[in-house]
Amino acid sequence: PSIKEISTKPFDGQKPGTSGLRKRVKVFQQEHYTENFIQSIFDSIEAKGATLVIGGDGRYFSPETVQTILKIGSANGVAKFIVGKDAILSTPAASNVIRKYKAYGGILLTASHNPGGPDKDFGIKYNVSNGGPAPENVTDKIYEKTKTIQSYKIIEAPPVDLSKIGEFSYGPSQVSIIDSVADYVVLLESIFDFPLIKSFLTSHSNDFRVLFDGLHGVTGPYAQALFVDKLGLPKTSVQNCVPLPDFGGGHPDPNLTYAHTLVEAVEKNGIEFGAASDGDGDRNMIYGKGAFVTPSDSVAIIAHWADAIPYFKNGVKGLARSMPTSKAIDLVAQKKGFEYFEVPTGWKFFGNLMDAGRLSICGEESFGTGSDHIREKDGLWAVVAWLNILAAANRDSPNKLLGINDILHAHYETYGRSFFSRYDYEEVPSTGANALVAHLNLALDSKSLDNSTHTSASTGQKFTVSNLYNFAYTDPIDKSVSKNQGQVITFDDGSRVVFRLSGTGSEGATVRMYVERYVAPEAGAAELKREAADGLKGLIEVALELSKLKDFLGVDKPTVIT
Ligand code: VG1
Ligand code: CO
Repeated sequence: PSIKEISTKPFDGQKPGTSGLRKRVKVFQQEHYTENFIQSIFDSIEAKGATLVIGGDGRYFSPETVQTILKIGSANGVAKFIVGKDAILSTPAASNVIRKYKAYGGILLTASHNPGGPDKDFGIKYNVSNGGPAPENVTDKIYEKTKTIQSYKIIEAPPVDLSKIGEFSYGPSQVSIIDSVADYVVLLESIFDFPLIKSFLTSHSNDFRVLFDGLHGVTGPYAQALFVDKLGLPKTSVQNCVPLPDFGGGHPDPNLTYAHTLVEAVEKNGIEFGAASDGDGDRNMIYGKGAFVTPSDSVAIIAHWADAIPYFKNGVKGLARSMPTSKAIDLVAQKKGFEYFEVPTGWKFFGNLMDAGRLSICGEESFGTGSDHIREKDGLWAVVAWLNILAAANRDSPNKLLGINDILHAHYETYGRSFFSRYDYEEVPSTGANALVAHLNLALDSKSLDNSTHTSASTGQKFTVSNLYNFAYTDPIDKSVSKNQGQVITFDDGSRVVFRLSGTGSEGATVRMYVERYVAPEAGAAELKREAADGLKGLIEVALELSKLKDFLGVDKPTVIT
């Protein structure tokens, strides 16, 4: 078919954020809007003759966008497209497919945990050949192209049937529609001790029950294959596992607020091990009856128990976390003598370290956990990692069944506990958010807060500011520099408060406040077992007072607390 050149004009605001371009569906539906962004991707990469993967979380507007990518990609010389059946490939599965089939890159249609549907969010994200999100030099280039684009190229071809697995030619290109799940299951089976997990779950079918909630995101078919087909769990151990374009009207974010279907079912039925994932399958929450694992603790615990996981049998190369994530994982690295890193928010910053063979396990406080088996965070990987750890712990504890809380408290008794919480102020006016940032920058420049002591009115705790800085990161591998990654206030007892603007929202500004306070093992069991909200009360009061956050944002309470 002939290649047509269609003239267009640039749109404002096509700047990829923490994880791709995310906007309301209606924005993407404007004439030329999606086409412009996709052409800008092709203008920024060398995809001629290359293989490209297309996948996503199956949200509303995905099938249409796959057709758009095929038309524009083919006109731009892509030799072969590997597409997940029905436009579905979870983010971790897509990362795996890119790596396994040595593709040049991939385009993922997802807005992750943001709600979907005609009035909700859509997103487009470009991943590079290592399977990870494009680094900033690539996304910057794409953004520059969107500002000057004058035309895009398409081939004229009938739409492709995305529901049939198989390979066929499409204009000058080849298209291969693949099973969305199979490669990913093979991958996880090569990582974890499935026989051990299966025998543990089988022998404890009454006192260690599992419930996974897909929140109607992309993970449903993957969870079905892993938990029911491979591990032999009953069908009732998965729920909300049919992917829906609008996620059933829900907010597919695995935290205590949004994953209420999981929380309710776990509490009602006293389920020992529950878990949920987000819309695109890269996040996870571990939650059993009376037991919640904060993501910062989760990654530290997985790192501590790495020996139990066959994939790490040759040792752990290094550990890492994003800056706002609690320092629990640092303590594991120190104790075990591993190298460890603190990178800016966003999974793309882990990729170089993994490629250089210096990083094995890492995580973010935002329910993101993963390893160098791929280059994205991986929700189901984390869930199976926990099952593997529990199975191993119980193999060594024949007389007492160990659950989530036993693993958690043993960890605190060894390493101490980093109480951690995040307050999100979603979709607040940008002016207020910018004023808050300016206020903190002023204190930073004038050193007005340095050495000042602040007393919590309710707990009487005193916190003295030891440092205030703007987090910047120099990548140890390629030396690229990322500035203004969040404002950090540290206190002389080791506590820490971080302020950051979200880079994944689709409207207004979202301010995040992260608080962390460390308690050493010597404090004793009662102190270590406190509720996080309780252990952090004084620090949160001081953080709000110091930042004058409520005044700037004009709100009293955060929208979400995790
Ligand atoms: C948020 C999280 C960040 C995560 C990102 C993408 O970014 O804080 O840790 O990497 O979402 O996750 P931000 O800029 O809004 O704070 V996902 O599951 O949306 O791909
Ligand atoms: Co996600």
